[in-house]
Amino acid sequence: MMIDDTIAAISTALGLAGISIIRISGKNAFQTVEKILQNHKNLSALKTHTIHYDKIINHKKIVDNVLISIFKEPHSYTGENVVEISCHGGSYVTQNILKLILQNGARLAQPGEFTKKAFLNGKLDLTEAEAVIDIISAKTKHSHESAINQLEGKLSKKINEILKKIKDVRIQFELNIDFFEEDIQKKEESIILENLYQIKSELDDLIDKGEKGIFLQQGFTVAIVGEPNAGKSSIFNKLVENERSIVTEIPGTTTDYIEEDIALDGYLIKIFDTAGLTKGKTLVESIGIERSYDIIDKANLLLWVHDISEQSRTTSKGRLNKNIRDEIKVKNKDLIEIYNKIDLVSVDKRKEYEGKLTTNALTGEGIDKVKQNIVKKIGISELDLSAGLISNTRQLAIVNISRNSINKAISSYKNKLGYEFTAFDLQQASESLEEVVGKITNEDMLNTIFNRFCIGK
Ligand SMILES: Nc1nc2c(ncn2[C@@H]2O[C@H](COP(=O)(O)OP(=O)(O)OP(=O)(O)O)[C@@H](O)[C@H]2O)c(=O)[nH]1
Ligand SMILES: [Mg+2]
Repeated sequence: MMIDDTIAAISTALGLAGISIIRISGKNAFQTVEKILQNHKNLSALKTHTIHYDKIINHKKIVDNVLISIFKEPHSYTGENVVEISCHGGSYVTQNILKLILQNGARLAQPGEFTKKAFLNGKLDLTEAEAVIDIISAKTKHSHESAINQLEGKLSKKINEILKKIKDVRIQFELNIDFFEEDIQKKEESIILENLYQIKSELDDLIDKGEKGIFLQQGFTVAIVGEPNAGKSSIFNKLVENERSIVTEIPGTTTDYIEEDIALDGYLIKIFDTAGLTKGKTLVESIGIERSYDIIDKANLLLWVHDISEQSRTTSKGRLNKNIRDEIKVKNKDLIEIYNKIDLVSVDKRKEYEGKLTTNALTGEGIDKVKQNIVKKIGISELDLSAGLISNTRQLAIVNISRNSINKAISSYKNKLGYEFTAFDLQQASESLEEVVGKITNEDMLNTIFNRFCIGK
């Protein structure tokens, strides 16, 4: 990518709309737009952050009446000269104006290229740039809130604080080597170790909470599992408030899994209905059951549905249930057990289920409690949200590498492996953290990040 290029793209969604916005950024943004305006022939003479009425002209014909917003470098989103043309909505007019701009010296922007320029020009650091896409794709209150916090630099601030602490330890450490008196050296050594453990515990904390931060952006995956006919699809439909999944009295109705997104208490939940776990009789059933196990593997939480009706008690289901449960327990998954079809249990037998989560999926009785339990399992408090949270697997992976380096530094220091080993480990730890905020980057990494964006952002 040429940082000097002038780029252009439609920044609003295409389709029928009141207005559309075309954004142009780069050294020649003003000159490019001037060429197609009827009246304003010297945009750089105008004050920054002003809006001007004009007409777009093509071969002396009026294409549209527009408003031109002017942002002069460095006071713009990208840090470069930027023009935003607000034209009438609708794809024909908008595409035509974009075409004219491209004919007059700009090139079409790649996805996320405006934000990439903002990053390269130091307007945003990498976590803040990533927050931009998270804000655009936020589906729920909490994913939005955590993205806004990241855009405000909460995560960067935390990372920079840790970076400073690593640097301080390095300085202390280097000074300590010069001490010849053993007493002073011993004392200094214990302080250095204490500081290293402090850094490690801050990284631990970031990583522990990071998993939850990722849930906020990418959603918390919940799979409804259990035996055939237990009422999984009925519960799924109640949770997604839509008759999305087919329900019949025939065991084995659901053969392939079904996924829906819902918001619970401001959290994004990806909820899966799956095929009943049993020994598949047909090929289709067996493949469906295999897929259920795949979903179980990737789920953050399982809702295990039991059919507790009298009729189901008389079958051999109990034993089968236990076998499958043992199998899932091995996977060490977080589990909420749901006792369904409570309406088919006689009044005196209901006592057995006191204190358990019982439902009647036909009426929706107990579904609210299921929702509350799911939210409880996510376990992110309001307090955590305002702190700097890791929000994607890229950040989590790099912070993990940094923690490994700190662990190595602790052990090389404790074992007196030599100055250069510990210094090297500390250097590695810093470099990883610098990668999180983008002080150290490479083109591949940037492309992976910015390719997630839409064109025009
Ligand atoms: N009385 C009663 N019937 C229920 C309840 N929940 C589900 N059913 C009935 O049980 C049968 C099976 O329900 P489904 O929701 O299809 O069960 P499933 O677990 O998805 O079944 P498979 O997809 O075959 O594994 C249907 O006839 C439902 O109407 C309940 O709480 N009470
Ligand atoms: Mg089903």
